[in-house]
Amino acid sequence: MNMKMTFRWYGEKDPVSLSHIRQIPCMTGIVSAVYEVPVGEVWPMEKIEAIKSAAAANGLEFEVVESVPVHEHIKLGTPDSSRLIDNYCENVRRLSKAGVKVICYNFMPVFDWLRSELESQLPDGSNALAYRHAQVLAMNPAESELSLPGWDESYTKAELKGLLKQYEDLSAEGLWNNVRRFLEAVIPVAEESGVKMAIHPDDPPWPIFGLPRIITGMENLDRFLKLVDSEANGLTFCIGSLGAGRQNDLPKMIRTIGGSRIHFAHLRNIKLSGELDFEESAHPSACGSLDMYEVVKALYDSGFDGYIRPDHGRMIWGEKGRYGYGLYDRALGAAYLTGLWEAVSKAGK
Ligand code: DNO
Repeated sequence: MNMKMTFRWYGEKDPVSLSHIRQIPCMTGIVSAVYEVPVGEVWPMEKIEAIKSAAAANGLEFEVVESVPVHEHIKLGTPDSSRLIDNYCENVRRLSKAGVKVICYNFMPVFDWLRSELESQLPDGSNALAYRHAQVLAMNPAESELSLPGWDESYTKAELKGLLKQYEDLSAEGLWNNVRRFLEAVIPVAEESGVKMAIHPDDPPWPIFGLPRIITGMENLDRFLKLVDSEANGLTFCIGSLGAGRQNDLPKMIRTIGGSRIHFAHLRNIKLSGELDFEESAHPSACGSLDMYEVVKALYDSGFDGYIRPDHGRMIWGEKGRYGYGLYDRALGAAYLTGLWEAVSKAGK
């Protein structure tokens, strides 16, 4: 039983190169996606194959996609969602043909992960992302200039406003209904194709801007996994996201859910600074509020044999790049996590 250590790569435009990623000790593969195709459309096979060959040329695998984004109309359940779900299924088939084993996605309305500060200064001279609820309450989502890696930026301001308006009529139960429809169509295709679907929890795990968020804690994860009770319907266990919710006891959740439904783990640390406030920190337990050892041990004990990636890093040593996705601090995180896994697995024998 083992895990595979992976690293997120944003494609040819990523300032972090594959030749650098391969030098991180014990790195087995990249986590990436086709970025140039509009959300909802089918990914050309040659673009998928191009990522695979670029990775292979650097001795890396490409077995995890993050993300195949879910079109807003699927989340809203509008009439064209059937066509969009068919396209999604076709992407699952195509990715499986290229050797992809896990697909990460999320079901957060309009905005993916959210932070209020992109360069929060830390005492050691580095900077990190932070979420302060009072600042978020003061933001106007339709006007904000904020942009985070992974967000779909293809909407004009007017389209964004229209979209937010459409969501006014969608309750959390409506969103549950639409995620169920999505799973009922996609999971059988994933099963046939040998692909595991791994939903990413909502980050932060509470509603923002009046939009519902449902992938937030143990009770809802349990409800989600039961919507379609199949191993192909699993989770990306992102501890920085779930861990921002103080009620979430991460090691206990991992043990309750079990390794067979967790296909991908995003491991990073955060420092909780207020009821709904947190800063991102370096990965080690001593640097934040989460006990990384207990998380890794729970994964190991529950038979997890999926993919792990270090998650957001601080910007250190003067590095500039995509917020959360520089090379240096994530590489330190990967080395730390590899060490934790070795310690836990040797002690477990
Ligand atoms: C943020 C990421 C998320 C994640 C998506 C998955 O850093 O973890 O953007 O990729 O929510 O669809």
